Amino acid sequence: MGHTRLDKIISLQRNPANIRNICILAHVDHGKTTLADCLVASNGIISSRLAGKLRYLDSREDEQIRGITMKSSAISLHYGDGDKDYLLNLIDSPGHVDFSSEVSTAVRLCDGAIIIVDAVEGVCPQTQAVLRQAWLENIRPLLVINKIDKLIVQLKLTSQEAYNHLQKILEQVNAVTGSLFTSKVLEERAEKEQEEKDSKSLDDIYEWSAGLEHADDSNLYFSPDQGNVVFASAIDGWGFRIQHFAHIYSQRMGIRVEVLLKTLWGDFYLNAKAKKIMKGAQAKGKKPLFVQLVLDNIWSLYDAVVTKRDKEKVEKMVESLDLKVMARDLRHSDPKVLLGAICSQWLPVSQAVLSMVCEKLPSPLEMTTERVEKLMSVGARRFDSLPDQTQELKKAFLQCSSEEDAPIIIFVSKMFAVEAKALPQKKQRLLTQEEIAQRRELARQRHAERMAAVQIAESQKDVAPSERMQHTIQPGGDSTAKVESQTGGELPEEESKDTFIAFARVYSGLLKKGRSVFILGPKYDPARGLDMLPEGCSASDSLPAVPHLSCCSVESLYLLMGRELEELEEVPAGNVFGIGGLEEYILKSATISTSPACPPFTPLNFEATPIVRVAVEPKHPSDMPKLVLGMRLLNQADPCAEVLIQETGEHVLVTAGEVHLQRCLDDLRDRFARIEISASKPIIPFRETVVRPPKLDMVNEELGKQQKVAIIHQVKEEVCQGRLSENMHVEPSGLVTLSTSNRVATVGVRAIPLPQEVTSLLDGSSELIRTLEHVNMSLREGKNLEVSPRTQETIAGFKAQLEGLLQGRKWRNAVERIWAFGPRRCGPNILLNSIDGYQRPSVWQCLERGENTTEDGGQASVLRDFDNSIVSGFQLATLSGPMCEEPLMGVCFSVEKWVHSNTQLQHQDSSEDSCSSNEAILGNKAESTSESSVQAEDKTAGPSQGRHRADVASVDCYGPISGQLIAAMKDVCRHAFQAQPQRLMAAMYTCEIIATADVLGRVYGVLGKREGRVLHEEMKEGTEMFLIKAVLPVAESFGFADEIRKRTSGLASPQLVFSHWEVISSDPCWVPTTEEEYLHFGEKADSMNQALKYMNTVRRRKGLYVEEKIVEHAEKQRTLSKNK
Ligand SMILES: Nc1nc2c(ncn2[C@@H]2O[C@H](COP(=O)(O)OP(=O)(O)OP(=O)(O)O)[C@@H](O)[C@H]2O)c(=O)[nH]1
Ligand SMILES: [Mg+2]
Repeated sequence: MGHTRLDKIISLQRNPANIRNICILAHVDHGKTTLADCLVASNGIISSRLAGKLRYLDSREDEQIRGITMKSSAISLHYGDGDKDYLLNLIDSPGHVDFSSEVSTAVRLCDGAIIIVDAVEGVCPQTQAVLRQAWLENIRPLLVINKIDKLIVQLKLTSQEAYNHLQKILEQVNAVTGSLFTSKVLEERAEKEQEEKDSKSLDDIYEWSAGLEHADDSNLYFSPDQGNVVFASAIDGWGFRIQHFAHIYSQRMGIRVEVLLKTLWGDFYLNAKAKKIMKGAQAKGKKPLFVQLVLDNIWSLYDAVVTKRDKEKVEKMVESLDLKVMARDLRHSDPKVLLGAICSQWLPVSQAVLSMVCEKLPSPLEMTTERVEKLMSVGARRFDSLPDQTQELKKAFLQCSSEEDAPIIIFVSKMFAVEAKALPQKKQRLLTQEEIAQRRELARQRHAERMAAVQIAESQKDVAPSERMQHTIQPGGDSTAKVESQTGGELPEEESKDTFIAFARVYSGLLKKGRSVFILGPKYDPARGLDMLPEGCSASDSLPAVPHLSCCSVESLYLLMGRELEELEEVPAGNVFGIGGLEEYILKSATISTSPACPPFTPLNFEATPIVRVAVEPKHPSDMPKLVLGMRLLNQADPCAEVLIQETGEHVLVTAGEVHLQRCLDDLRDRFARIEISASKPIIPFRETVVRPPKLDMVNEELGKQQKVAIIHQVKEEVCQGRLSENMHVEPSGLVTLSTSNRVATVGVRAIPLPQEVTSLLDGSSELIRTLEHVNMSLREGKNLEVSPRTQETIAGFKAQLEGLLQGRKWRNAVERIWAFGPRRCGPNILLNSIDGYQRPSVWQCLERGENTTEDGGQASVLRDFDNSIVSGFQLATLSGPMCEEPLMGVCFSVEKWVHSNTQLQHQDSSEDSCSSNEAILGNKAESTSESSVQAEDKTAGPSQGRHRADVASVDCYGPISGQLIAAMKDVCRHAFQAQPQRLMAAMYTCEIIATADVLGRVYGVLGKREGRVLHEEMKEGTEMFLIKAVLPVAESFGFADEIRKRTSGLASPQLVFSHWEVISSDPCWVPTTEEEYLHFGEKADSMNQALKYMNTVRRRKGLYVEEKIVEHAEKQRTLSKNK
């Protein structure tokens, strides 16, 4: 890019009214990068001949090889429309589901989006997802219907059929928008709006979202007559809006433009006799105006150029359109070249798209109040509950001013890595004449010196070798050699290093190089910051430490130009740009401001859940530190990847899907760690659960009784083998009682399966439960946390929902009795208090303020002190279940019995006081409990439970009893779990596949083989495509996409998204008992038992005992070499 152009862009940056920040969104392969190429070519950055082939914004090698975009990348373009000059900051995003987090980071920084829809495939799952994302961020979408050439060349539709088809696509897209409009997301927004209106009753401004029935939604939809739809073929370089044709025909036919604009799309036809445009083309069997005046022209051009290759006709057409086509294009053997040459002049797609963008999308100055408030109010907080100073910043957002005194507000949506050598500072630039002359002079000198040295050496040939050595190392030569060795040795090291650049947008203020700013982490609280910092302070002062706030000075600013970066001195408000040198301060995203009153922006909406985990290790153990560093960098560079170190010491990488995983591993290997690594097979997560025991066996026996007997037998057996302590008692009804090893306390627990709806409700509300737990914790500590009424309302709603779902005799009053959620205090399992006469503060106590719980008698108060031990035991039990140490899900543990023998307590306390010898005995006993109790003891020893009371001061709730109680509780839960029929739960993907009818069978074949289940199948109207929706276990999904692609020769490609957990119906503990079953399933019965297979794989991976025969037919002698 020449310098003049950079100057131009810098000058355009200062005029926010003419800036448009846009992103291109679509389903995978609908042509985003191809369209971006056309737009880039209009700026002369790449040749227009290469547009569509180069995919300039796919700058990574793997993006080019795979043909899909993996990272969003930005480029600034100039567009001149008449006398107006516009600056477009364009972001191309990936369409593959695995990379949907990249879409979120792009959408946040934009004011508008170009949604592309493939004319053949129509609306696809990701199209819906991106439309939703655009809605959630309140940005305005525009539509491009792409690949229309395929309708002509591939599907061979007539222009009339194509028109009908395009109409259907438009309807589909509008249906999605419409459903979004009425969907929950918007209802919520409408509600909020209503609420605010109520509070400000004087406010009489009318807004659309105030009530759906009155809302004017005409602006919401895509319609060619509104000018927000472009019909295009990005690969052939053409695209148009009906406005273009309206202008042409109004001149040619003498009809007013307004009339044409209204009638060019729709059921209108031209009555040639009356010279009038009439309604009702369809009913009268006439050609709609759009077909006659627009599509027919395109169809005949394709017919002449591609199908018939009629040279004369083409020349005539070129002439009539007044175009100039080069002779070599006319003669070219590939008709596409000629087509491209004609179309890109006749209907340039860049012109159509860019003019639509500039006309229809808002500039940064037109940001709506609603959007600003949404960006500024984090989590449960309402905008008007923020400090006044913070609320004032709203003005700065709306003004978008670049004055010196305007506060700087910047949002960084992601960090991306670039190689240091790609930075403009490091780039080789063209040398000036003087520099060239200088270098020439230097080279001449060096040459002369070398010649002199050679001469000296020759003249002293007979001198001893050692002396000769000394001579050759001359001062001059020495220094040059040093310089060379330095540059030769160090540069590659430097160059190969990656630096991180923050992908950011300025919302207000003028950011200059060297400016000191505050970096606000996502958890920063402006109220607290304002309290702690002196008024009017700036980031360059020396300030007290405030949580989640740090200061730094901005080192370098960059203009993002796709593959290249240009250095900038300053960036005015309203622009998308890059900041260098922040890797120390920002992990993934952050807010930057000069005012400590600025709140952190609301977190990005990520659609994908990272689910695929692998353990990574270096090939050479000595490379471990490099791997650790590499993983850290990877974590920073990817918005969605997670890096964890597990309890086992494994380094685990969690990614959104297989393609994402591959990219992360490649990045780690080639870029961040630069070592050989090996990744384990994907670690597939499972959940353990219990189900209701079946009443009757298929055969005829009553199973319930049978099972109870079996359990009692099993327990007895275990006791005999010494695996179980005698303190355990199992009742046939499933109630398991266990005493602590010192027999002081006894707990009785029953495991009950939760209804499935409750499980999914709990699973979906973990964030809310965490908030609830947080509030309860501070209440227990005696602090009163201010909860916003909104949060309180949601908690009450959650409780009501639970009450609605937990109906029936078994669950009477259950919601009130909930003791805790687990694991990690927010999971999908419940601990229930079913103990007679034990009252404890309910988990809902934040809802019932001021109500004091009544004091109980002596026993209860003792119990209360150990309340936390029970909860800790429950947390441990739910964190890893007995089947394969995976977390539990959907299990309710009802504590029905809990007694402390007070006498023993007293006795023990007094003995503890009097002599230390007893302690040793206690200690021994404590040792015999499992090691987990030690861990748990640490947890419980927090100040939260330090409620000291005089009457029970002697009870040491930190002492060994509490540890033993935790261990006992954990054990009793595990046994209660085992007393019920156990099942594994598998993670499921939903999978949407688009396939043509001829490969449908193969798709079904692959799905069936992998335990997939087809939910529904529908034919896309107007095409031969089928849309299949299926669910597939994550465990069976590896290689699925590849297999489908191979089996269907690339005609179908699935999109996998994590959806839910599902119980695997087969019982992993089932063994054949009858003769018939033996015969049918074999002795081990593992051929059929998928659940057992999964369970054993997990157990083997975790190094747990796996019950299986290692040697079969041991009595047979085998000779390995003969392989018999
Ligand atoms: N026939 C035809 N093919 C097109 C058109 N536009 C794009 N393609 C082809 O569609 C394929 C995908 O194009 P891309 O631009 O890479 O699609 P994308 O939307 O960027 O894909 P992702 O970034 O992976 O989501 C390429 O093979 C293009 O050549 C078009 O207008 N007509
Ligand atoms: Mg792309």
